[in-house]
Amino acid sequence: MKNQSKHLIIGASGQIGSVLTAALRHLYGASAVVASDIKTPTMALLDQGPFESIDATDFDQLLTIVKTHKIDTVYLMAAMLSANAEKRPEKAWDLNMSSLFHVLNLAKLGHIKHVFWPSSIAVFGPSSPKFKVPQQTIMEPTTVYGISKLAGERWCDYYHKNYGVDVRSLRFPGLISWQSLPGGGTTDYAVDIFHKAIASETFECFLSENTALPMMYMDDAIRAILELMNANVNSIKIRSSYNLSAVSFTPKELYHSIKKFHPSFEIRYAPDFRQAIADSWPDSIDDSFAQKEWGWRPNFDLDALVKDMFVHL
Ligand code: AKB
Repeated sequence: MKNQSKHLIIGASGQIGSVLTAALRHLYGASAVVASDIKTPTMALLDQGPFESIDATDFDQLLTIVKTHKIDTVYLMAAMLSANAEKRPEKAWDLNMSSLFHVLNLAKLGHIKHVFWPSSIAVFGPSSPKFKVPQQTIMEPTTVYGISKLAGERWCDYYHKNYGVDVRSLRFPGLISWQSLPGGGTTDYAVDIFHKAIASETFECFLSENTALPMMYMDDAIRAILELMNANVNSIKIRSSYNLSAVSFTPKELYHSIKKFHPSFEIRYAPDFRQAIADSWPDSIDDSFAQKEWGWRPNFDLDALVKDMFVHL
């Protein structure tokens, strides 16, 4: 990314968007990074730099903001996540797909130069391999969110091949952060559990104890976005979305790691509808393409991320 680039984050109040906004402002300066969201921003977000109220499903609003601020790079972080999307399938499809089309079309029409769009491990389904799922494999997602992410990936690849759009994407696992809370996902338990441990309350986990899922610490996720966006264009061979991996654990393993810091912490398991979503996803991911093509390496394993969460929370 060039130093004079102007960045727009759509969904800047969300779990990734808020941390990404702060990281980009730290790197490029507050005035080079415009935060935007449909939600009312926190005072912290407002104080840090420019903010625009935006409905990501409205192309004209997006175009006006891009032109007003002379934006060249858009990070489209607005989406409805897996658990919420099952409750409102059509709304989720509309938000997740129309926002992506608008941003890809802004690039196709030459209003912006670069796009980052997050995909997810939700693109995989029950017929995909469970362990170390490869970059290319059977993909039959059974959730609305997963279907929207898989369709989105195909459109990203299409816009790159047919219109030369520089769109880059990562298939994120569940993300664990102290700076922000997730909302409406199946991996949210892995953040909520820390807040219960600190409040000395028993944690009721909505997944069963042995449900392994791919996860990642937010520091690694933000670094992955920055490294991908700054990678040489010739090294980015995959324009759908890259598999990305850091760590894989079950609720029971996370609980035991947290117990090292809070020995009296208690957990109870009460699986709900999110169990079926988690069961449809892989346990672990093979991210060798990301490693080979743009040098991806995670820094945080389970114990390191648990320790860092307690340092900051
Ligand atoms: C979710 O749980 O829906 C997300 C994801 C894995 O994409 N965190």
